[in-house]
Amino acid sequence: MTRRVPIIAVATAPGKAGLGVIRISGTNLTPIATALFQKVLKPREAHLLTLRDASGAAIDQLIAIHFVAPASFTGEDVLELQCHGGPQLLELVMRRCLELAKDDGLVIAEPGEFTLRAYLNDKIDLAQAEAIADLIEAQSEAAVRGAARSLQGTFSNDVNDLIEEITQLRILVESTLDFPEEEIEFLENAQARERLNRVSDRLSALREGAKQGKILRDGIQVVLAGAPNVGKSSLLNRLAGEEVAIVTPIAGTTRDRVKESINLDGVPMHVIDTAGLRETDDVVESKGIERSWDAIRLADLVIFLKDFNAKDSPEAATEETLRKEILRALPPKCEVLEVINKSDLLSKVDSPPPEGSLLISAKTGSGIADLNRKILGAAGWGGSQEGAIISRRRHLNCLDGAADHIEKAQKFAANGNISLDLFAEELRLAQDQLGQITGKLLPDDLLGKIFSQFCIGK
Ligand SMILES: Nc1nc2c(ncn2[C@@H]2O[C@H](COP(=O)(O)OP(=O)(O)OP(=O)(O)O)[C@@H](O)[C@H]2O)c(=O)[nH]1
Ligand SMILES: [Mg+2]
Repeated sequence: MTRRVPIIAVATAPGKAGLGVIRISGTNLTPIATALFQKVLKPREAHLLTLRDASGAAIDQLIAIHFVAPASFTGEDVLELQCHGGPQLLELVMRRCLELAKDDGLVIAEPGEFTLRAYLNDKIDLAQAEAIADLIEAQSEAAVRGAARSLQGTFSNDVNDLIEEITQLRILVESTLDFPEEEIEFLENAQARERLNRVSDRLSALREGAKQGKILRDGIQVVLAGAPNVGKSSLLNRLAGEEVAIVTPIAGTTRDRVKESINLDGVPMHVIDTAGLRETDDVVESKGIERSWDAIRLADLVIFLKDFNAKDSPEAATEETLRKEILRALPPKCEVLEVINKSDLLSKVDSPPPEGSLLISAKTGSGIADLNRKILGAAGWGGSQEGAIISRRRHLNCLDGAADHIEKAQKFAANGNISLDLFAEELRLAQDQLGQITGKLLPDDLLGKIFSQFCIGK
């Protein structure tokens, strides 16, 4: 993970474009710049140069900029080559650079290696490094803004402030540990409990923000489930705004999962239409139904769709059984929204649907705006993108872990149950968890795992 050889990679996306950027990073790139262009480049200035092949023929005319360490993205010397953006051309430029700088040890970069070097050289912390990947992958404007805020250090600063508060408290506690008889007095005088409660409140706020941030980054898996013919595929088409799934009056039309990603108020929704759930002897359909159950088991939110027509039919019993089965299959914390479809067929003579039920028509679009709001609410979206940051499951796990230890610390500081050394130990463990977010206290293998998920050139 920490090799020191100079590295090279194309930084821009594959494909044709006006420009294509190649980056080289290494401890001292003056010899490589000289090998490529036969001159020393004045730092941080744009130089219009020609790169030539072994026979002296021009490969490309390009702009080269030499950023001298530590004032660069990676904190090392960086040579940025702004070439013309043809895939074949960039390949040739790369090959020529590797050839000319062979004696300097130039090699192709590993995925994420530029960002890893920036992290190892303290240009950014781990949460900021992750924000770079998230910024590049962001699927909505809100996700871009959230990732940009994290990259600016908003999230890291909040985490660091919290670590600082815990550190102050630890210093106080640990200096008192040798005087057990003063434990109670210490807690009173230092207002330790009050300070701990403040830490706990700030941690809760941070967790809430991170939960929202994870929704912005990863989106929500919404599974449309229900009996055949209730209109699941019609609803998917309505939500997607196009005909992505086949709709027919024949029960058992959908055989396989159909997935469509849509954007609801800036939140990515991955909506999965499934095969209608019923007993069947049809081999293909029953395989499809197995897949429906698999989707339900992995959902963040299940929309249990019903046909209002069916409510008085003998099949209503099946609906109740189906509801129970769905509830049993759900992953923990997954919500179910029960929705009644085909409201356009509801006439005055029909008995009205139960109070508070969510009534829609996939055909006319009636009730869909309300459904969208309910989907966002049920999935835990707080509705505000103001000040949102982007975050990952890794961050949430660390925050949850820290919250656990703070809660235990509160117990050890409670009246009649005071144990300063256990209190101090829980503070230390909470601090460790928070430190993992910014990478201050991260096992090496985890670091490798995080950066290997980046693309080459990042
Ligand atoms: N009147 C009316 N008909 C609807 C509505 N939604 C769906 N339908 C009709 O109901 C029938 C079944 O719709 P689908 O969307 O294929 O139902 P499905 O739940 O996907 O069915 P399977 O794939 O078989 O499980 C079709 O004839 C649709 O046109 C609605 O809101 N109003
Ligand atoms: Mg269908």
